[in-house]
Amino acid sequence: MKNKQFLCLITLMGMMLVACGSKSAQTPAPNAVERSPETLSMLQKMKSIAEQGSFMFAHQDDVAYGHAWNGCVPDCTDCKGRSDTKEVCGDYPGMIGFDLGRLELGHDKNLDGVPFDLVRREIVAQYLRGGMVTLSWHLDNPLTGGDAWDFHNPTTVASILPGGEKHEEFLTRMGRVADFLASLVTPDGVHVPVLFRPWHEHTGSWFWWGQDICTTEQYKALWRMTYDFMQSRGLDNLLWAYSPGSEPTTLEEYFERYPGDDIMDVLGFDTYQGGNREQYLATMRDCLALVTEAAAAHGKVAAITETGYEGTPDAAWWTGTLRPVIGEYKIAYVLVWRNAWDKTDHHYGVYPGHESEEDFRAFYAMPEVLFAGDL
Ligand code: BMA
Repeated sequence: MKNKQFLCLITLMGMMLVACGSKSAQTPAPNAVERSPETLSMLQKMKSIAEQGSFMFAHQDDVAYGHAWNGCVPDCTDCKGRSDTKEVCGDYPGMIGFDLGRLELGHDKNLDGVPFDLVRREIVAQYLRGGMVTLSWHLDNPLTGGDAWDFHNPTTVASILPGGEKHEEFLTRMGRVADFLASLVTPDGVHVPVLFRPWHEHTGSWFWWGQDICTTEQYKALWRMTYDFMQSRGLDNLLWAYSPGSEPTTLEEYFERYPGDDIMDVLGFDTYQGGNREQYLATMRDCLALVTEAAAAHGKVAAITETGYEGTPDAAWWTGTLRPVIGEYKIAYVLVWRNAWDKTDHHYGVYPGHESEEDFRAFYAMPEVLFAGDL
């Protein structure tokens, strides 16, 4: 717990601003769904966090499994509530990410073997402890049946847009996602707000919705179709994030495939550290400058929607690289990718016994780095 009262005050002031703010700017488009007070409050909280110079620590799949445990198997009786982050610093991340890939197929587990019942349970738990949730979607290729990385057929996006041979089927698939999003409800009946981040890293060409695999117009239409569909289902608990990779170097490039201010709430970017620290620092600085400028110009919230250093082979990475490079940039959160339980070297967070454990505790102790207990 840190600066908790301050945050509450800021959030309250922000909510009052939203409530009294210019009605015309808030006027919904025809058929638009009014977002719930909880959803608007989540957005306002993210804005406040960024404006006051703090940011949330976020971790993908934090409570589903960790480096040395797997909460996704039925016999893991002591796994409920486990978190590598909490085991190191005593608190859960301010934001937790989950992935919806294969929910659209009606599967009961996602592409990494995480049961959607567990995802639902943990989304509600994270909300009840005061934290936030973001959802990515590594969905299989709807035309070829391959995975999200099957980008070889350039007609894939066209095939699911209106008029395409897979359009109707894709509506059914989106329907399954909508049903799941609608099922995120607390025991008291509150519809839990989430930040949805589909169609990510589209400025690269490794997913079937990537830069060289579809046209600008098709990509924008993909977003519009997704957004309109969720609107038509009456979902009032969604915020939306735009998260290209590190490819754009100008605002023009950043917004080249941007579907519009009426859809988006968060503007982010994904980039990872490879071997070269200097290169990572330079890329991060460029992306942070770009994204915070973009967010300020469009009245949106900036964030680092994915980052990390696989294996984190640097004992001082958290306070020596990540924290300094964020500097004074105003972002709501920084998300590091998952700690896979079944791939020894595939981890981006921390866990007990990791060489950066001590440094992570120093990162946690920084008053501006927010965890669930700080929100
Ligand atoms: C990637 C890797 C994969 C995983 C995918 C979706 O970056 O972590 O192992 O399947 O994300 O979570």
